[in-house]
Amino acid sequence: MKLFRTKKGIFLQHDSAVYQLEQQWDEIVNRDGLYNYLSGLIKIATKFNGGDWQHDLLPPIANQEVWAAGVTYLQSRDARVEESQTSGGSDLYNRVYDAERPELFFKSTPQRVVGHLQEVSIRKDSGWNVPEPELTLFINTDGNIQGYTVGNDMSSRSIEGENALYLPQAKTYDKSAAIGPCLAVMAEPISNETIISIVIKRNQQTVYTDKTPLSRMKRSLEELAGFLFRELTFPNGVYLMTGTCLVPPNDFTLQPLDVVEISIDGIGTLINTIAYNK
Ligand code: DO4
Ligand code: MG
Repeated sequence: MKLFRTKKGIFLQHDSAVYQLEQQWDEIVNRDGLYNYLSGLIKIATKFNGGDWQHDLLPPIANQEVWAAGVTYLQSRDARVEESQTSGGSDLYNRVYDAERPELFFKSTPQRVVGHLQEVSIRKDSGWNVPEPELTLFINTDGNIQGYTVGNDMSSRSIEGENALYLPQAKTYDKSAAIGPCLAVMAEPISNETIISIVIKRNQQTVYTDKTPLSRMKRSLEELAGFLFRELTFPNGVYLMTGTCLVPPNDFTLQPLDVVEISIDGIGTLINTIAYNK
């Protein structure tokens, strides 16, 4: 089942039925057994028949931070090794790919996050910018994965490649994180065969497309969540982007008005247009 945040409130979609929920976002999502809780709500809730509820979608987030894992796929490691050759940072990426401890970094406060059909930004001081399509976990206060969304970890490869210590500037700026369109809550953990795909369009033409199964990820989702929760508490739960496998060729950089479409089986498609921040 899928939870949507909209300007009209919170909606739960299950099969072809839609229900409007009265509770606040944090209260709904931050619990163990979220799937069973929502199944129970459906039994007592009345179906929504009030028209176009999906029109004004907001990102599926209220008071959650967004964190991200990096270099969880071979393709990401190889791209970073290449981009940081002249800065001398290549070895860092080889080491972190093989290390027991994963790379985890702070990505965004909720206020800086955008949702489906909203604009994501590229930095004006960066000449090489890419989207990063990532399965994104919702993890509750107790550290248990309760749901999934589609994430875009917008990144400046020129800033990151200049010096690995610039990572926070390459990754964290206004509208650099997109999640949505919904929080998918599943009866079973997401399958390793799940496909993540991306299409980037410029003037309605596809300029880059690729896809990967989740099984190419080197680490398990529980392992990433476990490290995140080692010495951090999240009173409202947290989102964790799990790293990218899909890296456009080195001569590709995003331009304003490009449209990025990221799809993950069983969750949906997150579409964002590229812009500079005002
Ligand atoms: O180490 C740099 C960031 C890696 C990342 O964001 C990714 O692999 O997805
Ligand atoms: Mg990433």
